[in-house]
This record gives sequence, structure tokens and C-alpha cells, in this order.
Amino acid sequence: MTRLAICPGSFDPVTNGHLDIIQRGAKIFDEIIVAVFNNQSKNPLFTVEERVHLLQKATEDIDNISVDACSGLLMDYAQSKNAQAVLRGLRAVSDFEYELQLTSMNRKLNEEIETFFMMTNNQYSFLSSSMVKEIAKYQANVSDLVPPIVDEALKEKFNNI
Ligand code: COD
Repeated sequence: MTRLAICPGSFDPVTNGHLDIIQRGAKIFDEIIVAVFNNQSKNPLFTVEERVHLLQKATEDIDNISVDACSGLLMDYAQSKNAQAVLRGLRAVSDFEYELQLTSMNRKLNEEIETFFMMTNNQYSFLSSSMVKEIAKYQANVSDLVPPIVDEALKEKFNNI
């Protein structure tokens, strides 16, 4: 049986923290689908299509990863793909409450699909997409926080080239 995990998120944009979780997950699962959801409440900077493109480029060297644009409920999507698991990353205690709520609700929707958590790599424990956008907007250097293609895309968004 192929062990397939869905790695869902907003990825607005993908950071090295996300990539670390995706890369480590790809060693555990046979296949990972990175599922990009449009979370309007987060007031996105990049369109879903742009986010998918950036993720595809940033993960193109890893064979068992694909990227998809998604809408609707995560659990419906995961079931339609016959996934066994949802893969999430955890940074600090502050992530825990939200993740607990999300996982509990998802389990209520489908108790067959497990949620797996991987702890952040120490070097990325304070890294978030929002912080990257915030500092990139003021022309600070984010090249060690995001893949090169995202660095370029941020410069274009903020007319910093
Ligand atoms: N280190 C490690 N992990 C990280 C880091 C980092 N530096 N930064 C982010 N992560 C992890 C996050 O903890 C998360 O697990 C993942 O990477 C993606 O992060 P985000 O912020 O892009 O993703 P979110 O939290 O915005 O994703 C929310 C969902 C899209 C999963 C959620 O809104 C959803 O499921 N939407 C679909 C509708 C639905 O089914 N809702 C649930 C029913 S209530």
C-alpha cells in the first residue's frame, strides 16, 4: 500500500520552514501532496496559482512530492486522494491550540485519516510566512528564510528590483 500524506497550508508564500517539513516528510511517506488552500481570512499576498507555482519550483528536485490547488474541506480532499495522513508542522506552544482544534474537527469529519506532526527544525522555529512578508515589504533581506524563487517573487511584489 502506498503511504500518502497531504501536507495542507496557505503557503503564502512557502518558506524554508515549510520546505523543511515537506522534505523530512518525503522521507517518511511514499508520496506527499502539498495542498494549497485559499484562506481568505489571512488576506493573501500571492494568488493560489502563484503559490502553487512557487511550491512546484521549490520542490522540483524531490520525486515523491506534488503540489495541488485546493478548495473546500481538507478532509474531503484527503479522502478523494485516498490519503492515510495529514502532515503538519509545529513551531511553538502557540501553534498547539490551533492545531489541536483543527485536528479534533478533522477527526470528527473523518476518523480514518491520521494527523502527523513534525517539530520544526530549531533554526526555523520563529519563521512564518507573515513575518517574511512583513519584513520583505520594508526591503529587509529574506534570502536565508525562503527559497531563491520566493525571494525573487517577493521583490517583484514589493517593487524592490
Ligand atoms: N517550521 C515548521 N512548520 C511550519 C513552519 C516552520 N517555520 N511554518 C509553518 N509551518 C507549518 C504550519 O504549522 C502548518 O502545519 C504548515 O506548515 C502550513 O502552514 P500555513 O501557515 O501555510 O498553513 P495554515 O495553518 O494557514 O493552513 C490552514 C489550512 C489550510 C490547513 C486550513 O485552513 C484548512 O484545512 N482549510 C480547509 C478548510 C477545512 O477543511 N477546514 C478545517 C475544518 S474546521
